[in-house]
Amino acid sequence: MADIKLHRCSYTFLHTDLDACWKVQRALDEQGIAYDVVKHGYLKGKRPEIVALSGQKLLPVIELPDGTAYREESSAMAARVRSGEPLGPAA
Ligand SMILES: N[C@@H](CCC(=O)N[C@@H](CS)C(=O)NCC(=O)O)C(=O)O
Repeated sequence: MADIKLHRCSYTFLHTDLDACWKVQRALDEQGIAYDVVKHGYLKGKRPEIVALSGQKLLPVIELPDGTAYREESSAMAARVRSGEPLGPAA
C-alpha cells in the first residue's frame, strides 16, 4: 500500500492533458512516486467524501499520509509533483 492516495475520476481512457486527473497521475508516474488510486464516478453530484476531505468537490485530489488533502488546479499540482518539493499547498 502506498503512502499517498490519488483520488481521481473513473474516466480513465482519455490519456491526454485535457483530463485533469490524468495530468496529475502522469506526473506521479514520471517521478516514480507510489500511490493508490481511489476512483470516483464522473459527474456524480456533490461528492460529499471529497468535500469532507478537501473542502471542494473537484478531482484530482491527493490524500497525504497524514490524512490531509492537496488540491489545486491540476496544472499546478502536476508542476508541484515534478518539482520534487513536498506535496501540499504552496507555502
Ligand atoms: N480546471 C480543473 C478541472 C478539474 C475537473 O474538472 N476535474 C474533473 C475530473 S477530471 C471533475 O472533477 N469534474 C466534475 C465532476 O466530475 O463532477 C483542474 O484542472 O483541476
